Amino acid sequence: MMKAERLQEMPALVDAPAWGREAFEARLRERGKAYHIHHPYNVMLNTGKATRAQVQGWVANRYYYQIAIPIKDAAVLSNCPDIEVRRGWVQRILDHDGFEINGVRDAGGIEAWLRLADAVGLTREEVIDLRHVAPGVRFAVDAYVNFARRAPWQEAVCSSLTELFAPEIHKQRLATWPEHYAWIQSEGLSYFRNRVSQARRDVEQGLAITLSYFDTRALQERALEILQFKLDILWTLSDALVAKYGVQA
Ligand code: AHQ
Repeated sequence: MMKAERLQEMPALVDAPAWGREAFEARLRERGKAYHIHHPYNVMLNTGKATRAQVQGWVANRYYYQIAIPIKDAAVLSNCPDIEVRRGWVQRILDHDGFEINGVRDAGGIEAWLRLADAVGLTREEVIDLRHVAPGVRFAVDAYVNFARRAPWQEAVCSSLTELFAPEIHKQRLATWPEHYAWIQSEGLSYFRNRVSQARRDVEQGLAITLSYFDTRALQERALEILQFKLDILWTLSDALVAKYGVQA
């Protein structure tokens, strides 16, 4: 929630003019400096310094985040009365859960994540039963799902905008893991390949809704606070992995 000292600033903010769309988007993108691509655990992973156990721990723990995403997106849908928005948003659930429609079949991102798990030497069973998930990972992910359930749907949309920065992290993995982790079969990286374009499409919808709905200075400050909350969720998830698996520069 808004910190006490910020509330004291609120009257000034309430009177301050709203930022224009470009300036508002620029401020959202500025928060990228807190994105988990800069977290020591992700730097370790993407510079090839992770041990097999640290890679496996990351895959097994991030599975808990991945299976939460469609639940989170279903919460957004359940709170959203706008059919046009739902029509776009429902695609996110299909991206993760997969689908079979009129003979067209897509196994989905969660299945692709299990193929990544297999590629790093984990069994499906030990990933699906969540035995490796650290308490801090569970709490961070559950905080995200519970936020999406309770917040106005536009705020939940805004919280997905950490994906403004996601294409870069997926491309970084695709560029570095094959050379650093030759023991991971390339097919296992298909999840990251698919996410580059899916994240871009997600952001197109999420950013348009955010730039339109948060249209006063106080609401724009709220949007920045929501984005920071989600950035902190991703950062805390990596902190929990450091606590469990260690990190080396
Ligand atoms: O694989 C990721 C994913 O499906 C999503 C959905 C989106 C959301 O709704 O919050 N965020 C997200 C993210 C995924 N992968 C993360 C990564 O580092 O691989 C990045 C994460 C995000 O940036 O929020």
